[in-house]
Amino acid sequence: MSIRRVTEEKITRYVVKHAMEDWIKLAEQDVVIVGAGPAGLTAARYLAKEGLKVTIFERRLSFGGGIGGGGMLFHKLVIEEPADEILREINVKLTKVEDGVYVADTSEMMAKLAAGAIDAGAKIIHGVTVDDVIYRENPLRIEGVALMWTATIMAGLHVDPLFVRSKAVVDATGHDAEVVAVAARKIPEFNIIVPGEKSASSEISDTLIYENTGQVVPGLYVAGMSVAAVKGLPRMGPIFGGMLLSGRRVAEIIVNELVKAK
Ligand code: 48F
Repeated sequence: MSIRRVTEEKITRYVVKHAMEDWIKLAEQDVVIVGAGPAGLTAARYLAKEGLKVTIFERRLSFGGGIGGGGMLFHKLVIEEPADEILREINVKLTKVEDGVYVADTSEMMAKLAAGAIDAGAKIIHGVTVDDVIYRENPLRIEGVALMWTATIMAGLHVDPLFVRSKAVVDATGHDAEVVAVAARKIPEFNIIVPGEKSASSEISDTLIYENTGQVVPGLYVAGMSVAAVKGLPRMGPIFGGMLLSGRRVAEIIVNELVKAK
């Protein structure tokens, strides 16, 4: 077998040209999701299925956020009804451990949530950190994000960001609610307070996170553990029903808002 030859200068041209073509389109989105954890990936799949232009920006070079670490690095997670239906749609194998409670493999869940989002039409861009938001006054609202290469931040280089405008921004950054926190700090007119999450209370926390998922201020939404940080709700450990249902819920809320705005 002979593998077709490609010369080095062409490799460079192909990569740069196609990346730039994507970035020119990325500059304006219907929805920007920050974080490719379970909540962000789930939200992306449902938003993209509705035909919206959706991009996830993820700081790391991987998918899944806290999924990969399972429970204390053991490769299993717990999923509660009715979140199992979200995983059944993407063919994640579930082992029943009690009525309405299942266990899944971390690697399978990460891979299939990511593939599900991408196959539905969402873009996922790795190695990019969202470190600020775009806002407008009269009316006061969030209208996008500021981006920087994670490697640039790690190197401590002083580099100005680039921006992506969007109709909605979803903070799916997990335990620190980084996007809401930056809006709270830099746009005091919003009067946002981020109290941070409480200690574990696993039986109630997933339902509370689902119920509190939604808009924080116009244009800015929270899903997943960011909800706990913004609303002062308890954490829950490696049990993921609330993350998946929160991702689906934020997608439903944004679809309704964007359709209403048309
Ligand atoms: O932390 P993460 O998995 O958030 P989640 O979707 O799920 C939480 C669970 O994993 C678990 C739990 C529930 O059982 O307690 O912790 O709410 O995923 C968040 C993703 O966002 C990325 C981060 O690398 C991770 O992959 N991220 C965080 N901040 C930024 C970011 C940022 N400023 N810019 C880009 N990506």
